[in-house]
Amino acid sequence: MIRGGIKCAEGVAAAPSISASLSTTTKQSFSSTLRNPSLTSRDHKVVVVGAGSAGLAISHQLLRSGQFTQHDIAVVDPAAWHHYQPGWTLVGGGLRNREELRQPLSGLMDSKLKFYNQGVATFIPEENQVTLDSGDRIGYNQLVVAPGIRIDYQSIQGLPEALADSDSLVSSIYGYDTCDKVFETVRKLGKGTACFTQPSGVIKCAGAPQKIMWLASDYWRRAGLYSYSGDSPIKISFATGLPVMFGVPKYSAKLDEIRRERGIEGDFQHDLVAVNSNTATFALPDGKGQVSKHFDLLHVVPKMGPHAFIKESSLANEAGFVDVDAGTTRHNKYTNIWSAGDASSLPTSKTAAAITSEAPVLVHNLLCTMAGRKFDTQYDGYTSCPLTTEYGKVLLAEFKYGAEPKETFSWLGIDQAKPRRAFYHLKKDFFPWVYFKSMVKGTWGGPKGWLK
Ligand code: UQ1
Repeated sequence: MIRGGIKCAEGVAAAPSISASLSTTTKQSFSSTLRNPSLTSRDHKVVVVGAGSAGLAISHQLLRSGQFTQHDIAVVDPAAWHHYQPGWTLVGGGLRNREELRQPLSGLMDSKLKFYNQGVATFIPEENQVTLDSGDRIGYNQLVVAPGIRIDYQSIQGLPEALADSDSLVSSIYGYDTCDKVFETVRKLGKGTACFTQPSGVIKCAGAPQKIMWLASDYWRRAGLYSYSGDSPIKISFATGLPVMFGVPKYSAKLDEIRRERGIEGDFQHDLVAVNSNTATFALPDGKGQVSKHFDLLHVVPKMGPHAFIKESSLANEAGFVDVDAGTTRHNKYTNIWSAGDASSLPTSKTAAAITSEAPVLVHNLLCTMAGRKFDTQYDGYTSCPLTTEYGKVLLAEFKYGAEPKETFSWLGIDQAKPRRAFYHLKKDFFPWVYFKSMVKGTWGGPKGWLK
């Protein structure tokens, strides 16, 4: 359990004190309102950009500290719905309905939070302000930036058209609109080649591209359409832009062993660039050109990257992510700006599990900063990937910075690289439940259990 309340080391904070900073903000907002009277300007102690897993967990953890009153904290997000995205793999495997994995965003928000249901246009960190899509400006003392990343469907030529075509067997678990097409395509395929892709570059949940492959292959095996000997109507290939099955050697070795046992072809360093009818074209590394392959079913994972309003702001690092310290989650240049989740530069695998560990660190350090005290809490890079390796079994990869395993159940003498039924129930039943019941409300600390 994580202890409640905040305890900060005594000392002088690097960030400006609340009163000093707020009065500056107020003066600046007032003068900008005078310059342009159509602008409404409001100030908040904390503005949280994004109401996804990170934004909601952080906003509610801040609120639960007891240090904020009505509308001290504002949350900015243009979305109407909040999705439990880790569940989309289950939808692709026919285990869940996509409708039960989403809730109206406004209903998930505590009434003490001020909700701006719109996007952010620009950041003005020098003035402690954010411009909204409406043109309004809001001021902050502390800013949390957690809008996630965008899926770039255009990154693969022909993909948007192929996904939209209901007759094509091309789909993706990475979007609400396409995740239930995945199971339809799996059911429709009676024979031929099924290809599952993973791009090079940063994506969310780096294990998901193969999770859906393991489920589909198990579906076909049970239907008598696929056998591990390779002598069956369906053949399967995993075409990944990466040189290995997974970024952590311990789990990568196990997953490659499973791949070989199951007769799945591994096309490593194959980065999908185009889809044209039943042909997929891949870029090869080191100027080796391109290769085209025939497929009958294609599961695609598009490239992903930062939103333009982050990438083009002074908050971003060269890669376009919010440039924060890997331990403290605080911005490397602006001492009252913080980031967690997919939009952040935190050099770990982008998952909801990672947010269970990032959020308490960010919240603790932010509250200490507001109180004018030093902080000492560091995020260790914890992240997790519960990998469905078949119906009924999950390999629970958990690791931290340095691709080093950090397994929650090691004290039971369990090796989590071995797929298990208990982990399957964590993934399929417990995590979706605890997510909406506790995580978005700020009371779930992941491997540490419920937060006080
Ligand atoms: C977790 O807390 C969580 O959040 C609900 C997940 O959902 C996406 C996870 O996948 C994982 C692994 C955790 C970590 C928690 C435990 C108990 C291992």
